[in-house]
Amino acid sequence: EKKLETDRRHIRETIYDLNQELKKVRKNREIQREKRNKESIPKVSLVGYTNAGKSTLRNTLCSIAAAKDNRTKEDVFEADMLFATLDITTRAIILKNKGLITLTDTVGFVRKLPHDLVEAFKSTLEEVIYADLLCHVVDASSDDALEQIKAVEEVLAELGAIDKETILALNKIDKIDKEKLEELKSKISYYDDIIEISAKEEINIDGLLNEIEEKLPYSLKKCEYIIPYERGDVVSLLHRSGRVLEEEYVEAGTKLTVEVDDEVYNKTKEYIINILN
Ligand SMILES: Nc1nc2c(ncn2[C@@H]2O[C@H](COP(=O)(O)OP(=O)(O)OP(=O)(O)O)[C@@H](O)[C@H]2O)c(=O)[nH]1
Ligand SMILES: [Mg+2]
Repeated sequence: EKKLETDRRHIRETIYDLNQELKKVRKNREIQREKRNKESIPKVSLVGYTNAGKSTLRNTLCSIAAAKDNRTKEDVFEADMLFATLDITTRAIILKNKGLITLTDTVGFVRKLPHDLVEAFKSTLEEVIYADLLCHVVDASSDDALEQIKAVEEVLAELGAIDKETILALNKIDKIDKEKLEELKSKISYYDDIIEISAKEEINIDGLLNEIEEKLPYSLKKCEYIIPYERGDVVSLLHRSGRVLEEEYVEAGTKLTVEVDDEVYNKTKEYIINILN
C-alpha cells in the first residue's frame, strides 16, 4: 500500500515537472514565432506519417537551398524507427525568387492518435497550425500509403489545419514501381498539387522547391460576401482573419468586402457572391 502511494506521488510530480517544461517550450516557441511573424517570413511545415521521409527531405532541402548564414547544418536524427524526431526543428532556407522561408520538420503522425494525445501534440505541432503551407510527405512505396495519408488527414483535421494549402509529396519514388504509383495517384486525385520525389536520391527536389515558391506567399483574394444574420461566427472569422474593406447591412444579411488568404477563402467560400480580383 505504502509503496503504491509513493509511486503515485512520484508519478504526479513527474507529470507536474513535464507540464512546467512544456509550458516553457510553448512560451519559447511563441516568442520565436512572433519574431518570425513580424519579419513575415513564410513558413512551410513538413507533415506526414512516421517514417515517410520528412527529416530526410528537410535535410535535402536544407543542403540544396541552404541559407547563407545558416550553413552549419545540424542533421536531424534520421532513423527507420517510430518517432525518430522528438522535437520540432525549424531551419531557414533560401528560395530562388521568394527569398527566405522557414522549413519545419515535425514528429511523425500515427494512426488512431487518441484525443487527449492530440491535445498534448498540439503544443509540439503549433508550427503546423501556424504554417503558411504544408508539405505532406508520403512514403509512396509503403503498402499502407493510402491509409497513412488518411490518418494524417485525420490528425490535420483535429488540429484545425485541414484547410491549409497543401502540397502532397509522394516520396521514395526511387523504390516504387510505376503501376503501384499510378494506382495510388488515382485514389488521391482530390489533391490538386501532387509531386513525385525522392528525398534520399534527390529526385525532383527542384520541382518541389518550384512548387513551394509558386504557393508562397499567399495571394490575397478580394471577395464580396453576403452572410446570413444567423452566421455571426463567419462575420467574426472574417474580421479576425481577413481585412474587412466594407461592411453594410442588407436584407439578406451582412454584406462585406474582405481581403482573405486561401485558408479563410476555403472556409468561407459558400458565402461569396463575387470575387473582385
Ligand atoms: N529509398 C528511399 N528511402 C528514403 C527516402 N526518403 C527517406 N528514406 C528513408 O526512410 C527512412 C525514414 O526517413 P525519415 O526521414 O527519418 O522519416 P521521418 O518522416 O522523418 O520519420 P519520423 O521522424 O519518425 O516521423 C530512413 O531510413 C530514410 O533513409 C527516399 O526518397 N527513398
Ligand atoms: Mg523525422
